[in-house]
Amino acid sequence: HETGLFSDSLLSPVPEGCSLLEIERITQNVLRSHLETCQHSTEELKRLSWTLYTTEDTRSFQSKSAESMWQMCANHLTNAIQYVVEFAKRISGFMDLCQNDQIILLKAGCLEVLLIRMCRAYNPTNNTVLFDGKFAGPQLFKALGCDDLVTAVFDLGRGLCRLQLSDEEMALFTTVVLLSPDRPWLTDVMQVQRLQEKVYLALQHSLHKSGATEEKLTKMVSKLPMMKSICNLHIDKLEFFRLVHPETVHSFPPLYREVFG
Ligand code: CLR
Repeated sequence: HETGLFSDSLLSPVPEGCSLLEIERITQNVLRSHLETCQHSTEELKRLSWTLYTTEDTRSFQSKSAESMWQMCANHLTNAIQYVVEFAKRISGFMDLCQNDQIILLKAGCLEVLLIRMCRAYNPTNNTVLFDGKFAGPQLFKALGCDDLVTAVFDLGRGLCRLQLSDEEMALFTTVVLLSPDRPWLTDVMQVQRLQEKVYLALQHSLHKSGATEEKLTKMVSKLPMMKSICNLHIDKLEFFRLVHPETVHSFPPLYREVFG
């Protein structure tokens, strides 16, 4: 290959000055960080996928108040965000960014990372996702009053699942998303861009190694607009909910309010 990226020599440089050795190091670091912080192992999820909410359970969730259902979802999302923060901290290069940029990248990207991670906890055979220890269908979240948002989340889960991402691909993809240099108010755009480029090369390399087609990467990237619109929809829904129930939003976890408020 012209770039040398796919040659057998470990030290062949690519134009960007990123050797295969460095790409391999990045891949290992990112994969380890992902596995250490992904909340549920693949085996655990496989085992749990048998535990579904009954129709009765689902009905009792549906008859909860919007406030208590929002509170519950906000708590679960916040818990999951804490793992994403830990993931970012373990990515070499991320901690070299100034604190301002670390915060900007995490605030802007953590929900997108979660949405990608969600496909591990999503079961396409019955359209359910892990929620509070069992698998739940979209109708369970009716009390939130956000059917369009919930449907969009489940549709994305299905779409991402179809790509059959390995943990390595997921780890690299979430890192590329996290290191988006186009987030507003970044101090050192170039530093983020250089980091992202390396991880993107590592993702391309990983796909190439496993014999995946260029189309897989195209399909992954094509999910980004959908993720962005889900994030915006979530902000809109929260804003509206806050208008009606300001005191409930006030009791949401501080991290949740900091990221989305
Ligand atoms: C995503 C992958 C994480 C673990 C995790 C925690 C919370 C889950 C989330 C996953 C998937 C989406 C989820 C969320 C809690 C509520 C939310 C089920 C599995 C649903 C779609 C409702 C969102 C409603 C908003 C209005 C808050 O590793």
